[in-house]
Amino acid sequence: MMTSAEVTMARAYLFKAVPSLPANGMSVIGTIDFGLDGDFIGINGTIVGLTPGQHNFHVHQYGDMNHGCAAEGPIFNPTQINPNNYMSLAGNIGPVMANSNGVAYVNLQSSILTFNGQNSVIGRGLMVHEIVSNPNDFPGTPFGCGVIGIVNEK
Ligand SMILES: [Cu+2]
Repeated sequence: MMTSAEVTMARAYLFKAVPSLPANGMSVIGTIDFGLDGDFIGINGTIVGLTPGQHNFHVHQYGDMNHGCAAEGPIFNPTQINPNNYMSLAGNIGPVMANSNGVAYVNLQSSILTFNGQNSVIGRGLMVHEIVSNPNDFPGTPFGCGVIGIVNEK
């Protein structure tokens, strides 16, 4: 029989997108923590090496970082409600803003994403995109990605 523990924190290390895996010398460009924050999931961390400006930032459907992060598939949209309404997708948690040094301090919340059930982020992909001129536009080329994993439970 399986017992289910309650996840209290998850984390994704973001790596710069590479054409194919395995790859030597992958560089970590960020660490993002997902934690319980009242009725929300808090999303906090830092991403470096970005072009200054606004970058789309998403939870993606799959935790597969291959093929320049494209294997992570579409933006996570567990309810499949309004699949063409980019702004309404559960996985659309950004954008994030990189300062003049290319550093983005991430401090976001989601009322939709969870650690359990249909909307759980565990095992999903996390992706930051190349700079976007208009965050309502197509998400853009992946800059880096990671996989969201459990780091604490009770
Ligand atoms: Cu994305």
